[in-house]
Amino acid sequence: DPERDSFLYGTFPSNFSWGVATAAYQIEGAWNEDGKGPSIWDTFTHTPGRTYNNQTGDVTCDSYHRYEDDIAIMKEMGMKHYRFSIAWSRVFPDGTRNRINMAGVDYYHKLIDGLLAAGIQPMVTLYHWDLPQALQDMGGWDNDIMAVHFDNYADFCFNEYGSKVKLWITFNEPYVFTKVGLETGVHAPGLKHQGTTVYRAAHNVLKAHAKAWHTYNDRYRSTQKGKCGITLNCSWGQAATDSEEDKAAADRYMQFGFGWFAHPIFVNGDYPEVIKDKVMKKSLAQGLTTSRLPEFTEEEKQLLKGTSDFLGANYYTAVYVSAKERQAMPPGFFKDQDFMTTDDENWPTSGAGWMRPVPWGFRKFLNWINENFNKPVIYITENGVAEHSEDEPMFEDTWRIQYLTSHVNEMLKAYTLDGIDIRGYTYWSLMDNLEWAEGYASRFGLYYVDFKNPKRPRLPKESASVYAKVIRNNGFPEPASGMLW
Ligand code: PNW
Repeated sequence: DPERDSFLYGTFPSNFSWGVATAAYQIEGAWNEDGKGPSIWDTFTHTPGRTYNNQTGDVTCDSYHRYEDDIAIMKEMGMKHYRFSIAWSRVFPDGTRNRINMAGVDYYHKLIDGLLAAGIQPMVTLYHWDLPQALQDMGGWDNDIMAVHFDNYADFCFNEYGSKVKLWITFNEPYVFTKVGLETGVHAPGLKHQGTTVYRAAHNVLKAHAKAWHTYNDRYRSTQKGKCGITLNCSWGQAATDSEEDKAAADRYMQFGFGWFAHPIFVNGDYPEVIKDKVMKKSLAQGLTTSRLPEFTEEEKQLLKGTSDFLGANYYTAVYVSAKERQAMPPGFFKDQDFMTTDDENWPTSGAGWMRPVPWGFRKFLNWINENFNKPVIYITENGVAEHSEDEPMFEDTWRIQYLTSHVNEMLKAYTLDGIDIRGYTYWSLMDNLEWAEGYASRFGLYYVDFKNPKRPRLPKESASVYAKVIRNNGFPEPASGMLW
């Protein structure tokens, strides 16, 4: 497929937004300072055996004290937006609006004000996986009262910061935090309730999202004039062969990964038919009398439909998918889906074991989203690659330069040749940080962070100046000299 490897010259429109992303637990540190309450990630990392070398986010990049350094390096690269998250338990220590921690509230004001002064637009994620522990103690996302607590928290943030923040993201990757937190148990809160809690939690997350979007829409939109969306992710699932079975399996892979959340929000207020069908059949085969997948009432469907002003999409990698019938017992989220995934030995590896760079998958992923969810406005809210290194800096990160430029180029094709409405691109991540259970050796940063140095210096890798050049050029203008870009 020659289209796959060809390079397209061209630029994005002048208002295209270039950014970088981080998340509170991964960069802030100060886990118990100034009145912050504990989150499920504090509990999880403080439990021996849960993370690589028992590493925690207690200090990490120390951005709670060093956010000015973060702003300075973004300004240096010419960044247009910064996607960061608010730590719910820094604002509401026990997760509820009963008690507000003003020091935490002020921290985000200082960060936002600093960004605006540097000409960088804040893009704020309300939930990037760090549920207040006090709410987990009530059952966490399995308890439907979470939608009310989340809405109160979102309402507070809109009211507090909304005159300055114009891009809101309710949730980051509900597919990952429900699956990995509640099904495989590799992330906080570390539960392995197979094939059950994952669906109920996702159901409550969708209701929480819808409630918060309506709060924004009804109470803040007319005065604040911002946008509120959600960030979803999936690897691109490429059918392993041209057989009808494998093509259906690949679509199922995408529906279970992405459509699970995108279909209710962007299509009709309800889950994709294939999910309802598969989970019902497996549930009955297991001897249950109802599906393990919860149902929305008609009223809930109406409340869910259309609740996103844009779609935040995260893309990292691709897999091959083939059909494979799974036995019913014991139940499991993956077994409901009846497929298997493989990767291609010819794809390069990366410093993160779960991903190989597959740039052409990015364009296919964007086209699949465009076709399935009514051509939404899209922001790429994450895309990136890691090296694996304990402490040793690897400044000559040619693999990241290759990853970044090839993925931005596929995005340019999606924009220019396929007509997809992409408004911005966000590299993950500004700097090396705590890669969740994988710890500090999995380094996604454009900037290297020395975690042994108490000052946590941020030092640019070569990719930082390449990204700065892409931003300056607003893409890849035709080279005047005929030299390769
Ligand atoms: C994202 N996948 O997680 C998260 O939003 C970030 O916090 C994280 O640091 C980053 O990606 C790098 O891992 C993902 O399996 C986890 O496709 C898994 C997948 C994608 C994203």
